[in-house]
Amino acid sequence: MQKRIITFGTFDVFHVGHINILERAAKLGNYLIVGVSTDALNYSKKQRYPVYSEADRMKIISSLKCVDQVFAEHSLDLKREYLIEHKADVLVMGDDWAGKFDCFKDVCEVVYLPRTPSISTTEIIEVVKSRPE
Ligand code: C2G
Repeated sequence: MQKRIITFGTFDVFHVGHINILERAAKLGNYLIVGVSTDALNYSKKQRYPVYSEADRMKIISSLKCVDQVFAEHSLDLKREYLIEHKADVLVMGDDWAGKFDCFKDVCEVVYLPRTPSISTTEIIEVVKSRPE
């Protein structure tokens, strides 16, 4: 039987923390669906656009062996609709989101996986910026 896993993220400046969570999420089932947040959603949340465009971020995620399907996440408020539309059995997120999606436990199982320590897109941007010419 198919067990459908869904996860969401920006996945900007793709790094090992991203692949770790996607690989671990994929192992919880046999079909992994990833909602990639749009540039507009990021701008509305953080007042800045991601470094990589949504088209590039979606292309990178689609190319991964562990990923079966990718779609654009246009709004944080549509999570319930996305879970239903994609027939998700399990929602997986990093534990920086712990507890935040428990309200969807009536739709599917909700699992938070530990984040990979010491790496983030923000930190990579800071390191690159602070490098001497
Ligand atoms: N992540 C991780 N370890 C890191 C960095 C990120 O496990 N060192 C995980 C996050 O916990 C998240 C996923 O990678 O589950 C994507 O992270 P982000 O791109 O930062 O996603 P975010 O901006 O939190 O967007 O609807 C929810 C949003 O779309 C989530």
